[in-house]
Amino acid sequence: MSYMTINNRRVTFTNERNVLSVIRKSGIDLPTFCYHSELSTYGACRMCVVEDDRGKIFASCSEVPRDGMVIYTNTPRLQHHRKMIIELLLASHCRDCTTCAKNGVCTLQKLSRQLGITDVRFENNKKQLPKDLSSVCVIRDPNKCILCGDCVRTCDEIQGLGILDFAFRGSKMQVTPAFNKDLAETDCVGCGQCRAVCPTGAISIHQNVEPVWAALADKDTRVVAQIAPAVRVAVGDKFGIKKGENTLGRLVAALRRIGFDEVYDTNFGADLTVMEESKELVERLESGENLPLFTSCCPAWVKFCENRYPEFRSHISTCRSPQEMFGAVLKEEARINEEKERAEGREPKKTLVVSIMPCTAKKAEIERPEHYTDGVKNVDYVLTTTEITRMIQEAGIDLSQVQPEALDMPFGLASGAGAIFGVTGGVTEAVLRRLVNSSRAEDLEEISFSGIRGVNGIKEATVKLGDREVKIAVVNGLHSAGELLDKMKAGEAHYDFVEVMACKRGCIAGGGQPVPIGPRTKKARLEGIYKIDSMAQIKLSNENPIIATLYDGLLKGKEHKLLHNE
Ligand code: HC1
Ligand code: SF4
Repeated sequence: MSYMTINNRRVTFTNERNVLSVIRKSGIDLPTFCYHSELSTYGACRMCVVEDDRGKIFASCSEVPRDGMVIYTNTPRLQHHRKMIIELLLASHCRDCTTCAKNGVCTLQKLSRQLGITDVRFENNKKQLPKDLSSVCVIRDPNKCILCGDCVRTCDEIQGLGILDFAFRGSKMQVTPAFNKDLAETDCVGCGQCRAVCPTGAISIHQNVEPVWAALADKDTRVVAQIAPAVRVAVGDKFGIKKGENTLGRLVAALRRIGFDEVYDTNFGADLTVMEESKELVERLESGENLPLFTSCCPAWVKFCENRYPEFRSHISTCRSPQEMFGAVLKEEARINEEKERAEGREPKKTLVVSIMPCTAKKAEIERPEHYTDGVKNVDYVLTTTEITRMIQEAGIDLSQVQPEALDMPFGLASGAGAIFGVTGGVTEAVLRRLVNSSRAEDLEEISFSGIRGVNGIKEATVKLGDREVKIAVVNGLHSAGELLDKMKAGEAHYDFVEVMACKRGCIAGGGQPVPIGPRTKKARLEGIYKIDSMAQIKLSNENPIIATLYDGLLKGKEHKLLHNE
C-alpha cells in the first residue's frame, strides 16, 4: 500500500487510476466537468487542478498517483484558477438559467454557486447558434456547450457510434455531428446517453409534457399510464427518497392526483414479451433459422442493428417491445369497450396511452410505422422519468409524502421476471425462467448464476434446455454490441440467443433518468430492481394469472397482430 499527503493529511492508496480518484476517496469532492470513471481521460476542463509542494500545478485526473506525493487542493492560486475558468465559461454561455432544462442540476450553475461567482466580468459576444430540434429524443443547444467532450466520448467509446465530434477551431469550436448535420440525419439512435453525461443544458430531453397536460385536462379523454420497470427505482431521486428504493406505489398515487385515469405496469407487458419471445426462441431452435435470435425490446439497439449491421436484421425478434405490446392490448381493449358504448347509444371517451419510461429512444419507437395497429398508434406519448418528475413537482406534490397506492386491475399484476427487464441480463433471465419452467429456488439460482448477471459489456453463458445446450450472449453498451457482431460476421462467435441493451447496466441508466447517474446511483438502482424480484410472489411470467386470462380472452386469435411486428 502506498500513501500521499493531501492538504497535510496522510492518505493511503492502492490501485487508483489517477490522483483525482485518491482525492475523492479521501472525501474531497474536487470539481470536474470532463472526468467520468467509465470514459477515457480527456483532461480538458482543468477544474481538477492541484498544486504540489514545489508549486507545480497539474490536472489531477491525468496524473498517476505516486508514493510520497504531497499535494494541496485548495490554495489561493487554485481558487483563482478555478474561478477564472468558470468566469470564462460563463462569458461565452447562454445564461437563461431560469428556463433551462438543466436548471437545478447543471454542473456549471452548481460550481458557479460553489465557487462564489457573483459577477461575470467579460461580455458574451458569441453569435447565438440555432438549436437542433430534429430528433424526437434529444435536443442539442450549442449555445450551452462548454466543450468538455463528455458527449463525444460517450457516443464513441460506450456506444461505438461517434455521432458527435469537435469541429472548427479557436473561439469557433463546436461539438456537432459531422458536416453540421441535424441529429435526425445521422445514425443517432436516440439513446440519450450523451444527455445523461452532459453537465449543462447543451443536450436535453425532447419534452412531451405539454400535450399530456392538455390530455389530462380534457374531460373527453381517458388517459392511461404504464410505468416501465426501471422508473420506480429512480423517480424518488429528486424527492429526497433513498436511491434505488422502489417508489412504484407513491408514483401510482401521484399519477392519479395529477389526473391519470388508470395506472398500469409495463412489467405486465414484459411478462407478455417473455411468453412470445420464449416461444419464438423455441421455434427458431427447432427450425435452425435466423439464429441467434436477437432481443427487440431496446429501440436504440434495433436502430443500431438496422443502420450499421443490416445483414443481421432478420435475426431481430418479431416481438414488439413490452411498452408496445401493452399499448396494443390497451388500445384493443379500449376499441372493444368503445364499440359496446356506441351500441348502447353513448359517445365513448377517447383513450390515450402514455408510457412513463427511463429511455429517450422510446420516444422514437412509438413513431415507427410497425408500432401502429390498424392505423392506430399503440402508445401516444412517452414521458421520461425526468419529465414525470417535472410534472409531479409542477403539481406541487412531494412524492416522499404521498401514501402509496396499488396499481389498477386487471393489468396491475406482474412477475419478478417482468421486473428484471430493467437491468442488463434481465430479459435473458426472464426468458430462461419461462423455458426451464420451474420456480424452485435452486433452479432460479442456477439461472441467475449462469453468467448472465453482472456489468461486463459482453457476458456469455451456456444453458441446458432439454437435451440441447443453448449458447447465450448478453450485451450492454452498443460499442460491445458492435464488437460482438463483428466477431459473428467473421465466424468467430456463434450463439443461439443474444440480448442487447444500449445503455450500460440496462434501462436503470437510461438517457431519460434523473441525473447525475454516477456509479453509486447505478448500483443502488440495480440492487433495487433485484430486490423487487426477490420480493415478488410470482417469479415466472407464465405463472402470472392475468397473462393466462388475457390469452384466453382479448388476445385469442390476435396474438400475432397485437404482439408482433411484421
Ligand atoms: Fe426498458 Fe423494456 S426494460 S426497454 O429497459 O423491455 O425503457 O425500464 O420499459 O418496452 O418492460 C426501457 C425499462 C422498458 C420495454 C420493459
Ligand atoms: Fe450518440 Fe446516443 Fe447521443 Fe445519439 S443520443 S448522439 S447515439 S449518445
